[in-house]
Order: sequence, then C-alpha cells, then structure tokens
Amino acid sequence: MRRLITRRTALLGAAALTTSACDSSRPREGFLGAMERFNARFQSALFDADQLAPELPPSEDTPPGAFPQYYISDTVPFAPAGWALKVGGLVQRPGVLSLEDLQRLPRTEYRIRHHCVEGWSAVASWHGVRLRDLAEHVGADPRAGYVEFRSFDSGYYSSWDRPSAFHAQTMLAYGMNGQPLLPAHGAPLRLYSAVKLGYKMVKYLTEVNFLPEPTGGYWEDRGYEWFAGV
Ligand SMILES: Nc1nc2c(c(=O)[nH]1)N[C@H]1C(S)=C(S)[C@@H](COP(=O)(O)O)O[C@H]1N2
Ligand SMILES: [Mo]
Repeated sequence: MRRLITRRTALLGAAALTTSACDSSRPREGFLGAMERFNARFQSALFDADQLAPELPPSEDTPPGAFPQYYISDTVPFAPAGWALKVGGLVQRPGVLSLEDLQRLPRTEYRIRHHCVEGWSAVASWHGVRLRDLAEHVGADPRAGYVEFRSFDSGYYSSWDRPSAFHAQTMLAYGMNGQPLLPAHGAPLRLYSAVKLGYKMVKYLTEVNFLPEPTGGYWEDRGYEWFAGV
C-alpha cells in the first residue's frame, strides 16, 4: 500500500479536485474536498510524531544572502509598532505575548533543511520556542486538534494538524543563524518546522489559535494540499 500509492499520486488527485472544487469565498467548513480529506487522513496516518529529522552540521549552511525570501506583500512586511503575539482559541489563558515574554520560555535551536514546494531547499540554523511549550504556557485544551497561524503579511495564514504543530521540531522562531530574525525572513516571529513544506511555515506572525476544526490557508485555499508534510 505504502509503496503503491505514493504521496505524490495522492496529492495529484487532491490538487486536481481542489483547484476546481475550491472556491475560497465559500465558508471555511467547505475548504477540504473529499480527495483532500482522504489525502490529509492518509498522511496523518503515516505521520510519526516521535520521529526527529536529522540535524545538519554548520558546513551545510546556505551561504549568507542566498537563502530565498518569500512574502506575498509587494514590499518586505515590517512589524507594526507595539507588536505582540495574540494567542487564543481553546486555551485556559488567552492573551498577548511580547517578544520578551516568548524569549523567557524554553529556547530551542536546530539546523534542518527547508523544503519549498517550488523545488528549492536551503539550510540555516533557527532558534525560538517550541510551539508545544507555548501551548503548555497558555494551557491549550486537548480538544484543540488544530492550530491556526495568522500574519501581518497581507492576510497570509495557514492551519496545522495538532501532531505536526506539537512535534518537537516545530518552533516559533525569533532568530536565524544565531542572529535576531531579519524582516525578509519573517521578523519578529515565524513558524519553522522539520515536518512541513515551506508554505505552511507562516512568517510575520500575529496570531496563534488553538481550534477544534481546521481552517484553510493562503495557498491551501488556492488548491495546494493542506497537510503538506515533508
Ligand atoms: N507571511 C508569509 N509567510 C510565508 C510566506 C509568505 O509569502 N508570507 N511564504 C511561505 C513560503 S512558500 C516559503 S518557502 C517560506 C519561505 O521562508 P523564507 O522567506 O524565510 O525563505 O515562507 C513561507 N511563509
Ligand atoms: Mo515555498
């Protein structure tokens, strides 16, 4: 089974169906088509929450300046004055956290390859706070099976399944290559993860919402697959 139905063939079917069936003006409940739902369940079933991606040595680093930079806005998005991260949904302690608040939580750092759906990959070291540690800090409810991430980059957003979001190598990154995150790479705060394709890693974060249902995403609403595991 695993060898015959490759992820790619499952994805092709899903893409064909969602591009025609996906109308982003419809209510959110409709964002997952039947094939896409099948595909998401199939990939979730294969997903191993305890498997860690290999960390790379510094010699693998993409040369400075050569790491691609993506944002849908026409110019580099800059954080609004007084930026803080809003955390809400099914949590015991909803609220806003400043960058300093986030930096007081346990810090993690790793160097893992980034994979963009367009075919390029790049390597950097990232540091920040594990999303699971933030979840614990705000008291995320076990019924929150999904996590939604929103940004100040022209409404760019995405939503994740809980096992991927709570993976040990999924973080809210505030730094790259030992330095504070640059605006081009999502300052002041972005998602980084070993288990998802690039477009799931929302940059320029404004909100994290723990939800009982999945929502969509900027590219997901345009027919890209929702699970998008690496
Ligand atoms: N807010 C926001 N986040 C985003 C994007 C974007 O356009 N806006 N692009 C995504 C895509 S397609 C990729 S590959 C990565 C790229 O991250 P980088 O710009 O640090 O290379 O960011 C992801 N997160
Ligand atoms: Mo990407």
